[in-house]
Amino acid sequence: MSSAQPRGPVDSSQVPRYAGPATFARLPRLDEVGAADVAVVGVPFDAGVSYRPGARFGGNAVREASRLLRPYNPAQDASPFALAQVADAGDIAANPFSIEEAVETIEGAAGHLLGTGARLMTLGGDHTVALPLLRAVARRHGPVALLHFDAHLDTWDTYFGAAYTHGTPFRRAVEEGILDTSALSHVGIRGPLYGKSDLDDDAKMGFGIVTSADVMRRGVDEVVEQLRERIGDRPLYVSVDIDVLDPAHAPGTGTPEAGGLTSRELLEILRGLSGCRLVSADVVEVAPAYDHAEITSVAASHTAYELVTIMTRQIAAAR
Ligand SMILES: [Mn+2]
Repeated sequence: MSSAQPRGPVDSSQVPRYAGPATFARLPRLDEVGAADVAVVGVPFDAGVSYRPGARFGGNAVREASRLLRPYNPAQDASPFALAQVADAGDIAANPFSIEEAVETIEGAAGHLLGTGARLMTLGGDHTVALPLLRAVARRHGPVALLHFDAHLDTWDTYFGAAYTHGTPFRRAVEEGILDTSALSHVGIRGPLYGKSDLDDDAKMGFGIVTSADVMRRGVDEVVEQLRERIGDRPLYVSVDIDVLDPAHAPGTGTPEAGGLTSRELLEILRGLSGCRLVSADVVEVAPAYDHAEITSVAASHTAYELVTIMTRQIAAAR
């Protein structure tokens, strides 16, 4: 982007927050500003889910809930929308009847946006979408460090013979060589597995695990320190499955598991990553039909806000 002043959100002293179309954080659309440093993009696709469907409506639910985000982020002492141009790039239209075709479409559209120089803040969609996003990111940056927040490993092999599902993106990504296997972490893992071999397979791929109970026992600061040590100065991709949160904090999701993180813990861990080389991120698996009072989509909107703040701080610091 040029040095022109970024165009920020609609002024809420002029137009009430609940009025007007719901772009993320009431930011301009990408076509209104021409180019963006950070593009918030929806991927309304949920044909890869194994249990409750509905994440195809997640992106727009997060946009609606993001109306209340304000321009200054005190936790990171930054005004993210003034530091760099952030814009809403709309949705990637993916085929709901062919997962293979959808994966190709998402990879192509993400590659196009990255090619303009933008970083992506993607709103899912189910977790299937992380694979094509990572492919596009790796083509630009090489293999990336991955920080994956989720109740589930998402490193399973296949479901009903299908290779591309919301439970398999990170196994595929490791097989394809698009992740830096010296810097892979899951955070928030919990709940029953198919067998102990799930964990053995996952460890062989290079993943380290911070369980949900680890976050509780060791605390946010120690966890952040360990994660940052593992990430170092590598290009980093953060993928947040909203089911990393306890169902009390995120009921609106497809495969809920008891005993998860609080939204406060998640946001604090993310804030602790400020300064990392965050090249793109996603927040996925918000299924609004199971939500109540926007609990889940509010949590997801704040999650995206912290991630966007990390990106814009870094963009501004590199100028
Ligand atoms: Mn997941």
